[in-house]
Amino acid sequence: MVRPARRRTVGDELRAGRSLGEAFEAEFGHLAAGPFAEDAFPSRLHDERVTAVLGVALGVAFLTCFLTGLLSHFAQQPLDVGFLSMPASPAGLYRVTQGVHVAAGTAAIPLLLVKLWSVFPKLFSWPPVENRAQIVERISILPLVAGSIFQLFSGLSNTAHWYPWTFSFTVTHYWTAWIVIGALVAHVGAKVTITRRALAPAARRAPEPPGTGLSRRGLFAATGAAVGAVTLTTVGQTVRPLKDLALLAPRRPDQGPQGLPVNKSAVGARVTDLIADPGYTLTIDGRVPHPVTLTLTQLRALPRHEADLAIACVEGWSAGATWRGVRVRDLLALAGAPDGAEVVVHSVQARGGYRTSGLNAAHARHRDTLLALEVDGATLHPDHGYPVRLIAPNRPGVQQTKWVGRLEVI
Ligand SMILES: Nc1nc2c(c(=O)[nH]1)N[C@H]1C(S)=C(S)[C@@H](COP(=O)(O)O)O[C@H]1N2
Ligand SMILES: [Mo]
Repeated sequence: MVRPARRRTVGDELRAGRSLGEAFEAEFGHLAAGPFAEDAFPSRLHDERVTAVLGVALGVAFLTCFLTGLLSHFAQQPLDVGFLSMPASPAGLYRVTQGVHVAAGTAAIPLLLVKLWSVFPKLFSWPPVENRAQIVERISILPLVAGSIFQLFSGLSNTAHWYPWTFSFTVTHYWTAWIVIGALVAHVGAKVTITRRALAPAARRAPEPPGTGLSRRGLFAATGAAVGAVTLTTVGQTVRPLKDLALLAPRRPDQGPQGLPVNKSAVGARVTDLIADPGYTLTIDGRVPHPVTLTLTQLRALPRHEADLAIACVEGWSAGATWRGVRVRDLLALAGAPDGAEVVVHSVQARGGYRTSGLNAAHARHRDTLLALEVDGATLHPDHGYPVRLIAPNRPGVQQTKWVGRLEVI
């Protein structure tokens, strides 16, 4: 009687000096059917060049999101953070960078979906790894894919005010960005050779891959159309001329009291009684020689200035308006605050986020940094911060504190 020979294991093969790929083939080769079969993914578009082109587009979108996101992160630090502090001009810079951040992230959603589809069969490639270096490369895909999906999903749901989680969006989105960008750098390093080859002029001139169905060119056109569609139907939230196309945008820049959107209403912030109080005052105190408290009548009697400034929410919408009010620097001078003072602006709102904001030295002394009493020629609506709100150039909407009751010099 003949005993069947024991099947050789991966270990046996490796000891016999075979490569990892060959060793896998020897032990598990019989599994190379079903999802691992050569023809399990018949589309001709699971193709190197498709993946490379989408990869470059996605890389550009991610890098754009990362850089504009870093800028937004530092702009949201309340006070001076050295050379990373947000300057007060150009006034519209943040409006542009944050508009680009959200638009690039939105455009990346269809790009990522098509890219993941193009490489999906690789999960079932046979043998699963060819050599040891590839094990590391394959494992590094996990944080890249998971992190990318998380960033795009959490960003999108933030713009829609939908928070199906309990962690802090800003903190998590910021730190995950570092994970994704780190994994992306490693990924680009691993793929640079194959990408170069796939993008070389010779590859561009090469005929379409054999087979029927959608062509490469057709796939690029369809993906481009999807990117164009999501961009055109959302970017109107910040680009006024396109506002009527902004069907998918959570906010319209011209809808809300006084033709401006509102994130937190006076009712939502529970300030209606406080702001209707005839005894409402504004205090300028902290590290000043003579703290001042002004009644509304006194505040309204001070010289007013006008500035055209936008509310540019981190969520990607923005809206410009003409604001009139008292310069913060004039108020600081009343209390004798020193040059270069930094200020914490406090709302009378007692609960909720965004009740305070910081003015770094550049913002505090800028001529257009106002405690606004009016917008577009009318007294502020309660939802826009009546009786008085902060409005300053080049900063995120979260820093434009409404219902201001105190300027604290620090
Ligand atoms: N006190 C207070 N100020 C606030 C907020 C808030 O919730 N409370 N929200 C901020 C955010 S996130 C934005 S985008 C702007 C929006 O200003 P608007 O409602 O006048 O458009 O107000 C900012 N000021
Ligand atoms: Mo905001």
